[in-house]
Amino acid sequence: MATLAIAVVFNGCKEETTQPPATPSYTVTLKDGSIEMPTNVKAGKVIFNVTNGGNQQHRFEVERERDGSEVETRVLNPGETQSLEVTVTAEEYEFYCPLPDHKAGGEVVEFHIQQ
Ligand SMILES: [Cu+2]
Repeated sequence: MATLAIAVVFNGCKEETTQPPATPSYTVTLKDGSIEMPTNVKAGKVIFNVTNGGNQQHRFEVERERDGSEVETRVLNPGETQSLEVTVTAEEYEFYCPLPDHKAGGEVVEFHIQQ
């Protein structure tokens, strides 16, 4: 039903470009000792669909390196998923599991968000 409603709106105003693009989403898989995620993340509002694919509890934290501002999921049990909506800027970020010793054990990914 939602699809039908959107189609009607588009047909009624083809010249307008007010419809915002869908928020890009990225799949993140937390493992025991590593994090699997794409590194081609673009600046703006994004959604990280975070799944704990390990056998231990994990958590996913997005931290901007310049000022340490951060957003994180709750503690996820094995198999649990949480979607995290974050607005990121084009600069250095660190993505890691903040549970004790997990980051030191390899659960960290660092890269520069693309413009
Ligand atoms: Cu962890």
